Amino acid sequence: MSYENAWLAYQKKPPTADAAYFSSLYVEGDHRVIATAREELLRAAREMFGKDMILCENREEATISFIWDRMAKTGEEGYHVREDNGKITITSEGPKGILYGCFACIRWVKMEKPFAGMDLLEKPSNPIRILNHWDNMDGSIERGYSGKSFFFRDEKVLVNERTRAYARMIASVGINASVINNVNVKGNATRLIDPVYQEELVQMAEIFADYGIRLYFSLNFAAPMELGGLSTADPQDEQVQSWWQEKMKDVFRRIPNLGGFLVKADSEGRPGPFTYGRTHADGANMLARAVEPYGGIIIWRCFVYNCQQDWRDKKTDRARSGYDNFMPLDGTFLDNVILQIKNGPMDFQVREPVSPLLGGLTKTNQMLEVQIAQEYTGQQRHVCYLIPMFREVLEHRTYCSNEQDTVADIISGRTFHQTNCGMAAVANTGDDENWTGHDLAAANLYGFGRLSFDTDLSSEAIAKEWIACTFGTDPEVMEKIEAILMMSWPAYEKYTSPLGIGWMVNPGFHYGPNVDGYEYDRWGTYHRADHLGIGVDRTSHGTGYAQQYREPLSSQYESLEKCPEELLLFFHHVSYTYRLKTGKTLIQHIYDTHFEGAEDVEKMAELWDSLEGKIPEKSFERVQNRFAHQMDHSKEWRDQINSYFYRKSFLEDEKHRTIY
Ligand code: GCV
Repeated sequence: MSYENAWLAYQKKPPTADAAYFSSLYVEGDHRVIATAREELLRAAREMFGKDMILCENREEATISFIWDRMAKTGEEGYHVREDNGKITITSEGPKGILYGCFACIRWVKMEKPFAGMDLLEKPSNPIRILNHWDNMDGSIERGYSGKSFFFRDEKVLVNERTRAYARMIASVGINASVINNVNVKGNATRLIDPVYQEELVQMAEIFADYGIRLYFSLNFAAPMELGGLSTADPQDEQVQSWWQEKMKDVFRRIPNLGGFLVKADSEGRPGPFTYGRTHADGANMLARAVEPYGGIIIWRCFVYNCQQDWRDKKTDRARSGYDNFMPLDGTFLDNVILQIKNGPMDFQVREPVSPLLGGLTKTNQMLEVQIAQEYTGQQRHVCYLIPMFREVLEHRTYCSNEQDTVADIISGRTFHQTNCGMAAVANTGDDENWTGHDLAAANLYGFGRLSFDTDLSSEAIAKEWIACTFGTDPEVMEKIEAILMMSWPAYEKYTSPLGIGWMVNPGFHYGPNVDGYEYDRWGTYHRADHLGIGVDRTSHGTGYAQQYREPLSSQYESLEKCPEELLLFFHHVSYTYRLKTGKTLIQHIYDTHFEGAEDVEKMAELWDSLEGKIPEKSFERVQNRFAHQMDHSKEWRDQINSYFYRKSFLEDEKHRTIY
């Protein structure tokens, strides 16, 4: 299927003074990634300015120079771009820094920023900036909303032009690693570490390497049994250990650009060390030892919980499970193990508290996992710009130290002086022409890359960059799309589940309202609404989850009055007549926000409509169609939620609007 170039589509620019910079290029340093940077710059000059840049032998003659200087003090992936006297120099300690500096210049052109006097020194906040694709070998994508996989089809590995287009797209925003297969590793996906797919995987790894991207696979913990014919996958078993050692020796020899592996173990039916009475540290360390000789990393997910719960059991709390399982193991993981922790304790809901494991752990490498695949946030049929949510998570103070204690500090390695850490996102891509289904969802892919590279960037700044690079710099276009993006997450939150309670979706596919959809199910995701009130008591009188936080957070969450209101129902069971800080009752708040949220969608759709003629037609229509659906669907959400709570509580809406 054909594809567009998203934010890397270059339109011909009218002749400006800046075009003169794109006349000639001098390259100092021989490396495949620098060669990629050179090709990218030449391409941009050709497509934007209609110019063929001359390659110069000496620096003095060139208008742009790439200087790979090991003394540059930028770090391997940082860069320094300077304009001086009509010339631009991109300097870095490493080839990747040159590539990122080159894309920064292209961005500069697209944003129409003047080069004169430019002096930009950037160093990535996070060492690892990784995408997790949940792509299956048959071509389907778990929680994929943008078509089929472009990595796999019919049990085969795909490598084609799109592979390169993907690599350049993600490298352009600073992503340096990618896990290409689903964490639920089944069937042929287990064989990705076998020679059978070697040819295609090496080709893919080579393309990735050109763009400074390390290839990762998700691993099946039971592979020694499924592939090796052993009777056990017990991490303490010597045969199992040597099976993994041999396997890793082989796979790292065959695929040189391999970064390591992602593992989902003992979670939602996946095999893991618990089967053998072993801990997650036993499991992760066994694999870490096997990949260590090759510089490999094991990224071990903390999404471990009991998914066979009974709704009557009010003590078992899914929110507690990550902390309960992993805190006792703090300090026991090897240095090439990273624990990957979802941003919240449940599962990527529109609002959750930050996981207490982040900052709970102090002696273990940590990676933050967010989800840009909009599983619970509108499945890329609703617009939902998630960067503001991720910013809140990054800014969250954990109190794990006197200073530098935010999530951003921890995952960057600043707090605990770690180098194996960073930020991961469950990817939102597929083989749709526009990559992300909803054209505006590309802002989340772009935004994840930019934010993980620079956690100080604001959501607005990222939105502006993405809009300018995608749709151009017309002020009306910039302003209106930014307004849409910035309204979108709050709007989604308003018309779906209230005040941090989450869920209320149709089971299985997780789309559309169904208040009791999961209420009596085994997944541990309850809202506990009755005729008097709603919410889960997670204080010390309830499940005790609030106590997993450090002070002052635990006291704050424990207290009904001090608990941040947006999380009220996550931590407390509250009566419908409880008065919020606005003076409104809880029930009135539910009614009001649901009406408001649906109205916000109409406003966003109107803003989009008013851009007709200013946005490429195809894109304009695609988004317009999605807004038509979002308007209907947000009303369905509004009515289902409002009617449910009206019928439960018998309390009238003060404003007497239609509630069924
Ligand atoms: C890949 C949720 C999703 C699953 C996903 C799982 C995970 O439960 O619904 O599809 O599995 O999270 O993160 O492993």
